[in-house]
Amino acid sequence: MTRTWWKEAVIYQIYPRSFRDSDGDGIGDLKGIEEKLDYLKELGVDVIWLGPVYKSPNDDYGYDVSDYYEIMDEFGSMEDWTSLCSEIHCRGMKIMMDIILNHTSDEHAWFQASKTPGNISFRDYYYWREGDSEPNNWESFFGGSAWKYDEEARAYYLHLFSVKQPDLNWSHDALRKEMYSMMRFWLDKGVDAFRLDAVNLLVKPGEWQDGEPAEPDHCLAPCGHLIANGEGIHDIFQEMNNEVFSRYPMFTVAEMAGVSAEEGLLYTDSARKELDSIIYFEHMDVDNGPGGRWETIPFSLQAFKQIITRWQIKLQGKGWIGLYLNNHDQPRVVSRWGNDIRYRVESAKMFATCIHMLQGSPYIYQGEEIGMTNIRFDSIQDYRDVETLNYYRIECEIKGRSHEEVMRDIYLKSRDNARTPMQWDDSNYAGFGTVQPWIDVNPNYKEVNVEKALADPGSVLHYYRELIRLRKRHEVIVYGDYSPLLEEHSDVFAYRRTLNDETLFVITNFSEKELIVDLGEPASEPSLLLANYPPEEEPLTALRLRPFEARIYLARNNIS
Ligand code: TEU
Repeated sequence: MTRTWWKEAVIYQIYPRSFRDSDGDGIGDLKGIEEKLDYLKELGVDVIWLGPVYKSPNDDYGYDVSDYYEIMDEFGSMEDWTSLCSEIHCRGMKIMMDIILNHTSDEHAWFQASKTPGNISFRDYYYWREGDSEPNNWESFFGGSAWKYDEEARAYYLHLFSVKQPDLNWSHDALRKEMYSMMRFWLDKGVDAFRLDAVNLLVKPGEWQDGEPAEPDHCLAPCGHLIANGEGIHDIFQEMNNEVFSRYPMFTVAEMAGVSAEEGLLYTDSARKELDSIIYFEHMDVDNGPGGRWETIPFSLQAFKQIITRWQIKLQGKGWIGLYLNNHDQPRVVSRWGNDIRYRVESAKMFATCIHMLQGSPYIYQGEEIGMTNIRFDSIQDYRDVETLNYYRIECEIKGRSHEEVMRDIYLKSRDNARTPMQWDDSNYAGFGTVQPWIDVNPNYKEVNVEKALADPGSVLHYYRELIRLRKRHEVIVYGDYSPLLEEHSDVFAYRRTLNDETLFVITNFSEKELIVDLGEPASEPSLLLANYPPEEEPLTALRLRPFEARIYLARNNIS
């Protein structure tokens, strides 16, 4: 397998709005991020992924870009960005920018120009359809129709996300050229990596046929499978690679919902020269009911393990993935599949172990490293996310469901669970800033915060540092082959990684039960590298696992 710096890297995701407010306006900013770079360096991460910082009216908090060449006012200036970029580089870290290619804001100059029916230069930048009714039955990911009528344009436009995020038309040559030069602009400024937002949606089917109301691919809106991975999408990535990526010493990670491992391999197979790695959704969708992500069904470890194993084996030696259980779109995993009260620390460490030891590049989402948890606001007024607010409105006001019932769904799945301010210390507003933040702080900040975690050697934070250190020390963690162990076990996820004469054993208990498991006899005595409970001396044939216990062993097989 080809060895590269980004395969060895650990990536830390910052949601800038909620990381650190340096200027007292209640909103996180670039200077605030700069203040915390030493913390990130000490954590040991290699790459900092900045959520979108471009000019934006913030309907979807930066994922609706109105100018790709300017910084959002609340976050600071281009000088602040340049300073942040060089401070990141000074510390030997790299910077990844979130690039939004599928849509812009409706306030972008291109969209405004495209409204004029006769504007030949810009009309085709978006999907405008004239007529008396919506062109088809597609629904937006954020609820409601994916089409909106515009009086001035005298036509409907397509928006797969919010009404303020019109989809761009990637079959239009001029638009593609614009986007490639925008990407080069940022790379020329010193950016080292791109996270490409929702990019398997770039190609829309030529015919605008209706979607089936009940589609099996329930991780997507009812038009999802018609759109995801559309015909011709690989040509676009090959062109993008040729025009942009191949010209810089950079790496790409593509965020793609509704992608199978087979498709994931096509996107990331290095021989095909498209994308370097992918963030897929399949494992995060295991608790989606038939009605979609808001309908939560119990977590099935077996289903989860099958998905992870399928991806690990399919891409081995050819493609690459981003490893994650948390991000700004997902509820906090400690609350979702762990126990955020009795076993908060144990389960946070267990999930981290499970993810960091797989093949791929691990992503840490801000606050994950201190075991931050979900939020429960009583009133919908306290929520900020467009998807959550649309869901509440549609379910309560249109479908007539009760407030209590809808809030239960929101407590489980709202994206705001992950977007509350970063908890730095136990002072007012958790040290995020000096005034009331744009979204409330989680009330557990006196217990869960960075300052406390730094002072406690048994904290989740110190455990993350250890995991990262192990990765730098043992190549088997990055490059070793994966094979599953105890595949039929319903509570334990265990696997082996092998490289040359080294074998790594990873054992994680996803339950609150005490269990005894038999991993079989390894070739030689393994040594315990890390565990989230005080070490116990037992053979691998009879391991006693406590609630959410995680262990990592290394064995050396002497070949001579
Ligand atoms: O998310 C893309 C995506 O697939 C979403 O539908 C995701 O599944 C959803 O947010 C889960 O509820 C990206 C960004 O990560 C997200 O924050 C943006 O809102 C979205 O694109 C539009 O840019």
